[in-house]
Amino acid sequence: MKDAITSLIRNYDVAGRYLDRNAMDDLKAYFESGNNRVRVATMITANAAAIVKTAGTQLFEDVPELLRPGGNAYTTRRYSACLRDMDYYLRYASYALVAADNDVLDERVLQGLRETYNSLGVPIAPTVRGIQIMKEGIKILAMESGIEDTSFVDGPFDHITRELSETDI
Ligand SMILES: CCC1=C(C)/C(=C/C2=NC(=C\c3[nH]c(/C=C4\NC(=O)[C@H](C)[C@H]4CC)c(C)c3CCC(=O)O)/C(CCC(=O)O)=C2C)NC1=O
Repeated sequence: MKDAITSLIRNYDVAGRYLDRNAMDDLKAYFESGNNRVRVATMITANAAAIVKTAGTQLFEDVPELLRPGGNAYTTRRYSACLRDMDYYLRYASYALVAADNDVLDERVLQGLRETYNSLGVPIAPTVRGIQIMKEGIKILAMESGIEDTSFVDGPFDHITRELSETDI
């Protein structure tokens, strides 16, 4: 599992090079955004249950067929599995936000996931929609707490979206 710093050091070590201007700029950007990354992760931790619940409600309002007979989230077992998946995405996204690196998502969440989803008939498009709804909710919380540039929040959520859908968003 990597974070922004170990990734950077690994790249320079492989090339046998001292950290140069570009490396210093990357490090500076990492440390400058670090405080806000921790603030957002703290917000996610404190509001995780509510974020998942609200995003789930929104998703099922947008795509009501999911909950109807024949829908993939029909029956309480599958409904719970769906919300549990959203909770996984949120928790791992909070790790990736702090690490400023998506490696933890590749390693712990995304490996084999598309195949699992395909074999169980879990539809990707609404899953991605649920992930994006959570992202937008967190960005609003971040803005309300005074963080002006919330673009760093996009990274992990868009990474999961891209990897799951394997299409550009
Ligand atoms: C930590 C990494 C990790 C992830 C990501 C993960 C996902 C994951 N989601 C699953 C199922 C599932 N996932 C969903 C999700 C949904 N259905 C919908 O209609 C919605 C669009 C969506 C919610 C947004 C559902 C309903 C199932 C159960 C499908 C079934 O058993 O028929 C399964 C199959 C095994 C199981 O049911 O537990 C896995 C492995 N497991 C993991 O360990």
